[in-house]
Amino acid sequence: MKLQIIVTILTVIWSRTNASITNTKLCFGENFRFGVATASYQIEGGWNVSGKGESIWDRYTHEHPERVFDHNNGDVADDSYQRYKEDVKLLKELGVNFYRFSISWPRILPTGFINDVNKDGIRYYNDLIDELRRNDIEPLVTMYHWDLPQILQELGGWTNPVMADYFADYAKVLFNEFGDRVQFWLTFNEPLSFCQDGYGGNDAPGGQASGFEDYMCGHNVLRAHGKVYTLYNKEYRDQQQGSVGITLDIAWMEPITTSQEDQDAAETARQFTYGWFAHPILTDEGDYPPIMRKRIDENSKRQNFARSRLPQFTSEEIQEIKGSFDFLGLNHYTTFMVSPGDNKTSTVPSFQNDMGVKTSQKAEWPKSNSTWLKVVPWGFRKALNWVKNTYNNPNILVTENGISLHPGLHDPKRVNYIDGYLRALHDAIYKDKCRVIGYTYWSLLDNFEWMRGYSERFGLYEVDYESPSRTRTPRLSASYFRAIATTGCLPNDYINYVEYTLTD
Ligand code: GBH
Repeated sequence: MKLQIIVTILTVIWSRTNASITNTKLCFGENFRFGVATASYQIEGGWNVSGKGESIWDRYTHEHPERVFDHNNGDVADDSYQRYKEDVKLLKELGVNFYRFSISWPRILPTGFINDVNKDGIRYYNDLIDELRRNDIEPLVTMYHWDLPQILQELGGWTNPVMADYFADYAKVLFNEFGDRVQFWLTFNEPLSFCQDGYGGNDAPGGQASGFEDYMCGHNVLRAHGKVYTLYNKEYRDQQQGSVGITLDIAWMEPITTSQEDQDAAETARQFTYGWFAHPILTDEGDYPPIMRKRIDENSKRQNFARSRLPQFTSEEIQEIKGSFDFLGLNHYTTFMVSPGDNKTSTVPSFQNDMGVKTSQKAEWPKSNSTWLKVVPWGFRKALNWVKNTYNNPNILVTENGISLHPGLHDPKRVNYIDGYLRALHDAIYKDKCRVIGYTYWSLLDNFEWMRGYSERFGLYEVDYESPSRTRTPRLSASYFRAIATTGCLPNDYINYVEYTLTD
């Protein structure tokens, strides 16, 4: 008996030592969660069925097919409106703890307003949520992943201050209908993306008024977020006991050299891209980052505007927005090198000119199938540490991380990407003490990749867009991710990681 115990202890010690000498198996804690994500317009299809209203992405892709890389749209997409049960089967097969999906506002409220609640829309998400719960998969719901009701766009969309109230009305319907079974809510997905690319660039609605509309959009999104958080606290928290957060996209901004100028430029870039939304919500003082206020105020003055192009919050708004999170959702894909922009102060108002930096990526970084996405796992660790140090170590849920590749089932590069980024995440949690509660891979399956159509594939499952049934087939990465989700550990027997392995 005794001998047996000693032998067991020795074996454990031996195997531990041995493991650390050879290939250590990295494991995440018991409470760490793994999930995968999608978004309504990118997967659902059924764009005009069962009472759904038109969204800005329906309108934009129909009116401007030439602007989308493959001239395609999300009319059918992955047909998940019909096939959500298949999706849940895949989730079950993956063994994930949770599924992040988004609700289509115009499917719930075809007119955008609560005067007309679409029963079929409510039924669809009820069915999806119930199917998930039957399979022990936690729903994580994004209220807004870019598919604004077209009618509201006609009122100016997110540039109109009234949107904050209309968004809160919509959120109220969601809490009422689904809050008994949904414990995790995200108000917005990536305001930086949809304000900058949508109102200051080429994404729907195609505002192309950078330096004006993007700031108005950000302003009203922050106000809307604050209102929804207050609403949850006042009317739902006691009973529903859920958590409400927001998802921000954080690409790591690394100074191109160690010079002070480059370090300052990188910090300015961080404050303009994530501080824009994080500073008002996550800091003790609230409001926009001082550097953003300063630069945009100064540029506006120099450009002879009567007032700053960056709107002002009232002190009540600052108070309401400050601290309006239970956790921070963080999307991270890649890294940029940053240096100061050319010193000529541009007379042209724009977000880029206000930020005043140059960004680039290194030629030697492994490529994906998206021009902007290079494989740089160490940037993930740095980004997490920056958030920890800048915002007092908030609870973070990684709500997206992933890579696009060419179609095909054999995707060792995706396996490598996930492995590299999860190792960086492991270091951030266990060496640096960042508080990260879970990891979400983007995406469960290939989907409509916005302006890139179906040309960029992020899925663990491949979708056959030639087949009417949109057949889903697991890639190598699906079985790899399953091994992680079901054991909490990175398997060592999948692939030779040499290429992207992190160095401390
Ligand atoms: C995420 O955004 C989105 O949340 C998700 O819907 C999307 O499917 C996923 O990325 C993959 O793309 O074309 O050079 O102008 C990630 C942040 C911000 C990255 C906008 C791409 C456009 C770069 N995205 N950016 S470019």
